[in-house]
Amino acid sequence: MHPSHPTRRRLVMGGAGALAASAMGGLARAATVDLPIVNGHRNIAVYPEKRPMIVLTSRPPQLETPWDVYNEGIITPNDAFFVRYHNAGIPTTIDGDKHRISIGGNAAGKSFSISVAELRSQFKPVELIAVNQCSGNSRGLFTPRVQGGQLTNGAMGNAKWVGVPLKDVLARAEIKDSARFVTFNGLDNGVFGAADLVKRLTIHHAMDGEVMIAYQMNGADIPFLNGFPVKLVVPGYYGTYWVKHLSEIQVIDHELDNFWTNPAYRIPDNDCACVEPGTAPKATRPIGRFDVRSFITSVTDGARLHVGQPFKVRGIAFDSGLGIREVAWSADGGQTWREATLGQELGRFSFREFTFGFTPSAAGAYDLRVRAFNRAGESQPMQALWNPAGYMRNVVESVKVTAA
Ligand SMILES: Nc1nc2c(c(=O)[nH]1)N[C@H]1C(S)=C(S)[C@@H](COP(=O)(O)O)O[C@H]1N2
Ligand SMILES: [Mo]
Repeated sequence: MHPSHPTRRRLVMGGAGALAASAMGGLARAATVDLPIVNGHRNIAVYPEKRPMIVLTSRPPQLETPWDVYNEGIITPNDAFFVRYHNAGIPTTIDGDKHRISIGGNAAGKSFSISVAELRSQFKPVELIAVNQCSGNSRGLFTPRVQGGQLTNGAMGNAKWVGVPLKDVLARAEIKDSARFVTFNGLDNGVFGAADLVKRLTIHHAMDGEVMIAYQMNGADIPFLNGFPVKLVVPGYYGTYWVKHLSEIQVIDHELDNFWTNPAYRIPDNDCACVEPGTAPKATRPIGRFDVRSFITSVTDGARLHVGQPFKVRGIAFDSGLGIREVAWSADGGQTWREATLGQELGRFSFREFTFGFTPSAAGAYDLRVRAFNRAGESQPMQALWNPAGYMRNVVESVKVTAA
């Protein structure tokens, strides 16, 4: 069953470098939004296949998901899923039927290429619900400030991916014993000398059966800006590895040495992946799996509640795939904790819903906090840890409300 087929997709670059849609009515600036914590305001704009999104940069497009989307449901809709590119040389036309992925490298016994149609017809599809989150999600909330895109919490999303296990495709490459890494490249390119984004996984990781070449997202073709027609899905790992418009895979016998693996996307090489604020790490390692996060989604800072009236609070939690075991909540800034009710588990890589009922007993301020624990007992710190690149932020989030 192939419910959808790739088609020719085109993005048209408008004047002044703005990205406009040919078929979708063009770039529409809907409004602006104030994000005071992260320095000023952001434009809200409509891009191809997207509803109004928060614009971090327009070329290349970097779009944040508006916060209220996370309260719509556990799955992030395709038209609201965040977008992140590094280089301005993004593809503008892709023929989904003709697109091919080439596979080779000095540790592959065989070189070949495969079309999306062949991926669909020659392999057994797998399906997985998994969160994609940018390493720099929430970067704009660090103190002291760090350089890089000043994101709030909207660079994450949860989708149902359909594709084929990478391992099944690599099985045709007759991998040699010398293989150590597998590299992934997409159709976008650096301009003015900027390095092409190529990422790598260890051969062990690439062959784990979980890493997937996806051709479908939430029951539809992957939106152009999210990697049409095929993207790598690396469950539990930061978005940097989820290469979009995947076009080239190389099995190699040595570590990849490029800007996007070193110095970019590295974290302090210690247990907390953190350093004293303002200092540089002594040693670094490539970023890897998600840490634990949880967010209240149904209420935001400044909300007014009624004394004595029960109030239902809802949110989402996730980790790198061990799965969420418990979410605790507090209404007094973390002095006392109670257990929230977990929603249905849609898979260990998925957002997990939690809910709890809260009745303010007296007028005044309440500091609602949520803290998730995964099946290894890992959780968030009360105070955010710091690293110079602003990666992997996780903290016991706080929402300040008043009851009257
Ligand atoms: N081809 C390509 N793939 C890419 C990137 C990119 O710049 N080019 N950025 C990566 C990063 S850092 C992130 S966070 C995710 C974002 O995926 P999305 O745009 O589908 O949300 O794409 C990854 N894959
Ligand atoms: Mo990212």
